[in-house]
Amino acid sequence: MRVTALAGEVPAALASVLAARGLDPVRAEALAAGGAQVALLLEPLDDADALPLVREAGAAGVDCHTGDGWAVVVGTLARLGGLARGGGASRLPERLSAELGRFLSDRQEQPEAWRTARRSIPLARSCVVGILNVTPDSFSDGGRHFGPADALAGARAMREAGAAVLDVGGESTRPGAATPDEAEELRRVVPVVRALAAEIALPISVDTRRGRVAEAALAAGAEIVNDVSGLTHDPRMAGVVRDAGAGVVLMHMRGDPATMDAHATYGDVAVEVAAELAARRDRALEAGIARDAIVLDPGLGFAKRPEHNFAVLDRLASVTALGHPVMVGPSRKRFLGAASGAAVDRRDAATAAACVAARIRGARLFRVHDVAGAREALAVADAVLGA
Ligand code: HH2
Repeated sequence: MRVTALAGEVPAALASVLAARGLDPVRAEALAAGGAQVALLLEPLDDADALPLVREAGAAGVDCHTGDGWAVVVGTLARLGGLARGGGASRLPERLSAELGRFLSDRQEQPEAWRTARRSIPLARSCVVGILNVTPDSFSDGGRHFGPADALAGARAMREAGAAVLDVGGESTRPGAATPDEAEELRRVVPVVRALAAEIALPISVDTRRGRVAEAALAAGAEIVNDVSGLTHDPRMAGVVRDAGAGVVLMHMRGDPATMDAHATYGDVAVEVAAELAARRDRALEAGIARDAIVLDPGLGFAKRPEHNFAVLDRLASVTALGHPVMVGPSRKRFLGAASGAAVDRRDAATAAACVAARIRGARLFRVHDVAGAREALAVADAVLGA
């Protein structure tokens, strides 16, 4: 007899071993998915819930660690599903089993496409989002695409390089940047969106926190709203997105660009970012935005010190488990300089490396300045992951 370790992610390795041994591939994949090992933090938890949880977890073959007001359950998805469903003998309190069941079914979603106001963007392979800042002061490309003619030239180059989406922004959100007034932001963004929509034939996203700017950009041909405030800055924004049927990126940040650095304190950054994004997602759903229109973004560099950004990337599963496609925007940011020592104008290799790390941890959309470099690196990552 020979023992061979099944390399790689357990579900993928198990599915291919079972299929290679004659099992129907769909059944092999379903069986293998149930074998994935996950750990879930349940918090806050009162004693009335903790005691039955410990008992039922033991009966379901799930490990359970508890402390003051929290529990962590660890087991295969199949066993955690069994714990949530209960079956005849289970005595899990109703609220607990409902919440666990909802989480597990959301986690199962892992959508393969993103619905926007005009189409469905496939996400089986990595999707590169080209950054087109029509600002005089963005930290890396400020001034380069300021007028429609320069923006069009930049957009054509990004399309040639393999961008799947173009993200147009008229406000720099770097710490300390001056906020343009609404009329100025409209003047910067709308003519560029109109020119791109007429010529470029790629989905256009507008990077704004203002409902009126989003509305005007959507009317001019944009189909996605990328809101770094996660719909919290402008109370009109959720209605604008809903009424247009637009795709939306909900990004994590604390405070606003002027104050965010003072909010970069976390006990457990991955858990807190995922919980705060889940709350923003729930508010978007309550406002009537469709589930398959929502993409989540952990907001690299926003209210996060370098070590927070690396931890969020490594533990991105806390965000992907919410069941929405995940976007990351590491491009040329300070935390990459902290790891590589490279200056802002020499961070494209570090950006590509961060994109690949995020791809391996489950991200599907990558917001970058250097589209060609990210596309090339992600093509290799996609091939390794069998996309
Ligand atoms: N980062 C920036 C702006 N918008 N949107 C999303 N979804 N995710 C991000 O990480 C993100 C974003 C900041 O980068 P940049 O646009 O390059 O610079 P500036 O804000 O100075 O224009």
